Amino acid sequence: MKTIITFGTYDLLHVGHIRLLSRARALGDRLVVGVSSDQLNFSKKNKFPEFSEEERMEIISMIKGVDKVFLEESLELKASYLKEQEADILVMGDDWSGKFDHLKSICQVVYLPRTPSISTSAIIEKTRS
Ligand code: C2G
Repeated sequence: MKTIITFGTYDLLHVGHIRLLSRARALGDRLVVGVSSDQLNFSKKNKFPEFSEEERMEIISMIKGVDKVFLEESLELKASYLKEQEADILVMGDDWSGKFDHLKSICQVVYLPRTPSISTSAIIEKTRS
């Protein structure tokens, strides 16, 4: 049984998020997803997501292939999350390339290419204009 773990905000869910989850799931037997908390987003981006952490977790938990969802409260806790969830592979989009290489002593770390031309911020820009 190979456990895959991935992390994200998944605000205004779009096809880029879905493809990443689907490709991550295909690397193993079980997919665990850490959804970034509202507070973590605020500390990184100085703004809160459009959808609350409860809403974002509810949405992700209903996606086919997602076996477990938990709240990611700090980037610094990555190592503990990987151990707690008994992850075999950490999967992240390649916008995070190299950023989690220090976790390679705990599990395999794989960066997958992002889907081009779509992002939550582009959706927000487009709907505002
Ligand atoms: N993604 C993608 N293609 C896009 C947009 C996003 O493959 N066009 C991927 C990202 O690379 C990431 C996942 O979808 O792996 C979730 O994206 P975000 O919600 O933007 O996640 P982020 O805020 O970067 O999460 O611990 C890390 C954090 O939780 C960061």
